[in-house]
Amino acid sequence: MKRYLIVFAAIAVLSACEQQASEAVATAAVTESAEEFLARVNSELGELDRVRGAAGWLEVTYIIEDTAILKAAADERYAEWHSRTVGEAARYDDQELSPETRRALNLLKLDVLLPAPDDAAKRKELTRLATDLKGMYGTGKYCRSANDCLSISELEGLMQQGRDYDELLDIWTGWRSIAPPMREKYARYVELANEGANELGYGNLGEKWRSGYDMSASNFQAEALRLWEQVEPLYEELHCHVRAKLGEHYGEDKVPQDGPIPAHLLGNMWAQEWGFLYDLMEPYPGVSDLDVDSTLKTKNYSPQEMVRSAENFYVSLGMPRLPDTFWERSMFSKPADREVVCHASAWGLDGGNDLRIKMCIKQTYDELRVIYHELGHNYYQGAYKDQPPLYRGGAHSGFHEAIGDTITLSMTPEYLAEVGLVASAEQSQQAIINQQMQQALDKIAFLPFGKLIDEWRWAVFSGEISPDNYNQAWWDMRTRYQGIAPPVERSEANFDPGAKYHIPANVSYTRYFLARILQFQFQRALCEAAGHEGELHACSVYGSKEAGTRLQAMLEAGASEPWQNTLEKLTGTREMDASAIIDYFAPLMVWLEEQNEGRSCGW
Ligand code: X8Z
Ligand code: ZN
Repeated sequence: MKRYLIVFAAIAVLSACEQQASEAVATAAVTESAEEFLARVNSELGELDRVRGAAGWLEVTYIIEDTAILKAAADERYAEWHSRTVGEAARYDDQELSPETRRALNLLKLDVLLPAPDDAAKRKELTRLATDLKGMYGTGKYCRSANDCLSISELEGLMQQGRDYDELLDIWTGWRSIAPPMREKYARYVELANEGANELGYGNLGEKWRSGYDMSASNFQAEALRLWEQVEPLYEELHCHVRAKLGEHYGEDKVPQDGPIPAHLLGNMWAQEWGFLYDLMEPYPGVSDLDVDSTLKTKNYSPQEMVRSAENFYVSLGMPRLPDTFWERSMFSKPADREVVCHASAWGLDGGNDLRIKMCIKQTYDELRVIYHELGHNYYQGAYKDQPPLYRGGAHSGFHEAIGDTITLSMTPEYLAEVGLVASAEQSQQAIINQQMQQALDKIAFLPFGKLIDEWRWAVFSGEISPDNYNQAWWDMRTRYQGIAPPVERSEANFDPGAKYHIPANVSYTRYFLARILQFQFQRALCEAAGHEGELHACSVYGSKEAGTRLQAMLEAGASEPWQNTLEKLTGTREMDASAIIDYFAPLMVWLEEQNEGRSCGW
């Protein structure tokens, strides 16, 4: 605490007399203590983030050449500042410093997802490549004919509802036509970003990403593998059952029962979450009403009303209402007059004082849960806004992704009935299995996908996968982890990784894998705080101020401590651990094992 006071006091001085301060910097630099240096860094970072945030918002909500230029310029300015400042920080490398100061210096080094080389021309080239790739994804369309062009939002809708093998195949291959033009740019971007990572002292960009978890990069890699091995048996049971049901629907000639599932049949463009297959998978047809989609449609919920309903959950925990500016400045729907990136995101602009979401909301339960997810980010950003800028982040990136998802675990049938999203909540064993199936199709199906995206990138960044092997290596991993296969032959003329948002947008992905596991750990702790007795899957913390207080304390800490401490305060353990997700799905696993008896599972 004492340390924060020092940092804050210094920031106040710098911002009160900014001009003298920046002139003084050059001469003071030599004598500046590590604490003084960090105070200056925090102050400069606050201002840089404000400009970069504004340019970033425009870049994706108003895709034209001008906004791309502005964003690339803001990124370049940041990259220049970052490499210079990290260079200055090197003078404290051999000094004896408090753990807090050492931690803040390390966070500074990590505070760039795409490190740029020192060379000005290369820095410019990289920031522009990054903007171009994001823009290519955002404006990507599949044109079935000259005047029938479909955006990813529309294509996703068709994938979710479609049940015709050939029509799905057309949409699946159609969307992937946006990606080959990204291939060359991506390969160059990898080269340049690796150069930037090298200059920061990391072997390559993947190693830098893996270094953001308060442990060594290699320990982190082992940790991610350990967690995957814990949950792998759950996935294999689900895969086996889903393949059998798809075989019944499409025929075993189309879905062979001894191999991977064709990737276009899983109700999702990337086969990452399979919840839209629920109608084919419902264990006890007609038992319990889980049809939130139809309520949203019959009650004709507007995007704002859907967001309000998610906000109400957070408010029920004792958290504040979202500020007026959130409602004024967010983008809730796809604008008719311009290109935007529809992929959902949450923004904590102006140091967390200006919260927004950006989404093209559709009237589905799936989208409602994405809104809960995004508001989890916003509540985190709002809670840590009083931390110094270097500490304004999740305890680790997986924490950030897990908050909103934790709240969705409380969307039990009872909760949905209470807020009028379903007519009634049935308590029978059959109803539980139905509800668990719906959850598992999203939460469990996602696990190998969440793991492999960065496994592919880690190998690309390390050079183990080279450009002439990009697509083959991608599908090898998809098959090995997920047990899915491309429905038509692919080659190196394709660049299928580019058709997934996070690759061109350069968002690391292991965060989502970790979040899928952590959210159940968080939920177990919050349910205990709420005084829940009984099985974990039946718990909703809706309305529990006790759970809210515990959650808020974790959110306010931001990145100020190693995540192990933060986790311990909430859950009593210092390790990420899959036992909670395994407990949660115990009833469904018993049911799946029964269903799979006599089937030969695996691929
Ligand atoms: O990208 C997201 C969020 C924004 S952070 C909508 N997610 C991943 C994805 O869509 O691939 C959430 C789940 C995984
Ligand atoms: Zn997210």
